[in-house]
Amino acid sequence: MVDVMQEKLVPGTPRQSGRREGDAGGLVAELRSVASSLGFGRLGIAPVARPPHHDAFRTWLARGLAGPMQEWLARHEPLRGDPTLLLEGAASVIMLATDHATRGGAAPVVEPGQGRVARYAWGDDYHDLLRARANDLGVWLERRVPGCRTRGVVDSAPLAERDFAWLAGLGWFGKNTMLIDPRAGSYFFLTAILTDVDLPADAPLVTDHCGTCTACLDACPTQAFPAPRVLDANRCISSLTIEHRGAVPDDLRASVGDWIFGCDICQEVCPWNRHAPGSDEPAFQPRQAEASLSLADLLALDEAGFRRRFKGSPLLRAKRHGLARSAAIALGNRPHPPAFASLVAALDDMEPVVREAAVWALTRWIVAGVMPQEARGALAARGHIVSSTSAAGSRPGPSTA
Ligand code: B12
Ligand code: SF4
Ligand code: SF4
Repeated sequence: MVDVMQEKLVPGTPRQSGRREGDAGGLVAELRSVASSLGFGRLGIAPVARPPHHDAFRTWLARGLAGPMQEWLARHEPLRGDPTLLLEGAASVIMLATDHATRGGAAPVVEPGQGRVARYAWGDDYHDLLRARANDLGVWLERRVPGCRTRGVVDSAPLAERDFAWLAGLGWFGKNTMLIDPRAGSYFFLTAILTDVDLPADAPLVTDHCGTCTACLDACPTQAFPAPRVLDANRCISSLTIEHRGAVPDDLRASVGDWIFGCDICQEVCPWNRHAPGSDEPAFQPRQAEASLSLADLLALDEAGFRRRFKGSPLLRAKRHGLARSAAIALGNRPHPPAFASLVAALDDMEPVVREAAVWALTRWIVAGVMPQEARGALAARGHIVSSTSAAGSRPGPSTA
């Protein structure tokens, strides 16, 4: 293990160690070429080390900022601090970036009655695609350097992917915590390959290209950044719509807007994404209408229908009740009369979290004066009495756009 905070990193200089030296015969050039032919956009190499921001990660956990991932991330914290526990004898981490924004940086238009999905989830599940490519690259390396070992990681092991990508020179840490490439913005996935081959490390990008900009911090609708480069996952829409299974906290519902899976706001406002390269990767193209999904259709799905509709998609992760809950909240924030019947049907959903979100949404319709008699009637039929004062005093009114 190398402590990179102590070691001075010199670009392209192999570190001295007793491990398998890997650059004889232009191995890195070949590696780049094979990675590119497999569809990876950029490649950088980091030394295996304690992640340079591991203490910041521990502090983040200790402050309870990991939200629904708290228990999982805390349990694996020791492994994350020492990548050799993931691959014995690991000497290098090959970090790969894959652009995924199929329509560049511009925010898509989402019509009333539709829900907004983060770009990364428009196509097929990236884990499957990138894991297969990482395996192919690992197999190639094992053939090229006989006897060496590799382990591919795409969110599949406790590895500080952004830290190693930063070390590998693939970007700098934006104030929105995204790793940003000055040439390509932040709409990319990371993949890692741990190996016991000792490859020459690239130089980290030490310049902070954010400067005095605070656009992402200002634009976050749930104020999820207690400080630059620190994200509170308890408040982040991405975490609330993807990982969180229970009711969305009352004080955050209005700010979730029409996002139903993930959130891209702190990237959409980033000037470095204005010219984000579009991806023509077939697997990342919107599968059906994923960029904006019909909220009524989502509420109508039963378990089997949900699994059929989203087989192979990242949206499967939210589970049917998570997605239906988010659809109801989006309709509460942006009432849409044609979706009224679906929202009423959701009052009888088998999952309490969906029923509760539907009650909240229809109460918002009453506040906004959208089908108030009908909404009041549907709620009263199920024992929910909404007086004018309790509805009006509950929270700020929704947008009726
Ligand atoms: C947990 C997780 C989440 C959580 C928490 C995100 C977060 N910012 O911490 C939630 C569910 C909210 C989330 C959301 C998203 N995620 Co996510 N997520 C992860 C995961 C699994 C772990 C990240 C983690 O450990 N976070 C804890 C923080 C503390 O660690 P960190 O992100 O590494 O951040 C470091 C820096 O902040 C650093 N640091 C650098 N400078 C400074 C300065 C100071 C002062 C401090 C204090 C710290 C600091 O310290 C931290 C510790 O290493 C990674 C995959 C992986 N294994 O790494 C993907 C990953 C980070 N996610 C990714 C993506 C795409 C997203 C979303 C864009 C999806 C979406 N559109 O909804 C959003 C983006 C939200 C955002 N602004 O970050 C990509 C990011 C690619 C990139 N270009 O950076 C990753 C790498 C997955 C992948 N394989 O591609 N995610
Ligand atoms: S993803 Fe959305 S909610 Fe999360 S920090 Fe960025 S802007 Fe805020
Ligand atoms: S919006 Fe501004 S502050 Fe935020 S990450 Fe981009 S450049 Fe940095």
